[in-house]
Amino acid sequence: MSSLHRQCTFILLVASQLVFLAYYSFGGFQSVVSLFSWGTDPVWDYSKTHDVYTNLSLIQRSITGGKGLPDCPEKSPYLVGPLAIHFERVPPLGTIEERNPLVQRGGFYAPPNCVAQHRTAVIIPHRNRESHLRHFLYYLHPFLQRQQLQYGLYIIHQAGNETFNRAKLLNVGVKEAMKDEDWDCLFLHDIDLIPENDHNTYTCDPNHPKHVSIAMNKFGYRLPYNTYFGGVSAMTPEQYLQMNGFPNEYWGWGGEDDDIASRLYLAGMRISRPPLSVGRYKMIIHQLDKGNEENPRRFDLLYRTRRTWRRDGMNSLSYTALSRQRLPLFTNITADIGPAPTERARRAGARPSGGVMSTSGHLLPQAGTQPADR
Ligand code: BGN
Repeated sequence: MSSLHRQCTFILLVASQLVFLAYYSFGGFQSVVSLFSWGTDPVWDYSKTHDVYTNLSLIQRSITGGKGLPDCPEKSPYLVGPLAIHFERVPPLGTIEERNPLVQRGGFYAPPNCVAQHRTAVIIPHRNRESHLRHFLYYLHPFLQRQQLQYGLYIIHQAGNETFNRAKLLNVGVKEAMKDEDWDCLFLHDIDLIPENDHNTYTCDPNHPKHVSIAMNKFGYRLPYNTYFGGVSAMTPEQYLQMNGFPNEYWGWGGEDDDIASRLYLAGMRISRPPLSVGRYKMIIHQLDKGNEENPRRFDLLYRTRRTWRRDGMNSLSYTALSRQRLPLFTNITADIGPAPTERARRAGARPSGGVMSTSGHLLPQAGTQPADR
């Protein structure tokens, strides 16, 4: 055998040994396969679901109390995967309270047996959806407790019956929630969406805003389009401020989520997402709400986002907090966010002199809504 030949054989032998060693140290076939398939979805069997209250009693029994608690592990040991979700019967508030004895007044919770590694505020815009609210509380409280998070639930109620403004209510919620606690993650959550898998952890991606409700039953468990950012999203307070929060000028249904997606790109970030098989949500079926009709201005507003995002958002937010109640299962904030421009104009037409009053009697218009801006 020539010396060149011998050298090649030796190199091949060493290389195959190294591959063999790597194979075992990475955990065998499964792991080697996963090395080449990162980015693919974990497989979940949604025909085998668990009750959403599974394992909660274990958490209650391990109360040690006092100081010296260990940090909660990176991955909670209580997670079960796919959850059984049904909307046939609306659970009474009393039942939900009984089943969540560790939730503190105001809808706050911290694990009793370890120090939470994440502090998440869940912010939910709301008006006239009492049955949805009860479903939401019934499912979200045990879901979040099993994830060993410190969390708080904020229901942000729009006062009056005028046109709904989801994005502005979310701005209000963020502002109000940050007065309570140094939350490190903000979950911006529609009330009619219930997560189907508790491995969908309600924590933030430190690098980018996260769109979480990527697979809803109403869209056949797929993203309806690439930049879709509606339903449930999560961002750190820093990411939220980097994009100047959300727009205040989308009154009625549609477009505000697309605006949010645009502004996060304009602010130099991009959308992060969990795997499709984890970011699954069931929507509570309902009609389009009265007072939340399609917003005919949304196309025009979206066209201008590039020009408006720096001045319309958290830095121009104006509202009046009418009440702040610490209820047993959530903090209820009612805010007067003023009327939509069309309602303002209608009222101005009916009034002989300029100024426009909101339902609570404060003077409008607000920053960023003057015709010259548009
Ligand atoms: C889109 C809406 C979103 C909504 C999704 C899903 C608009 C703006 C059109 C330029 N966007 O069409 O707001 O979340 O559908 O229903 O209407």
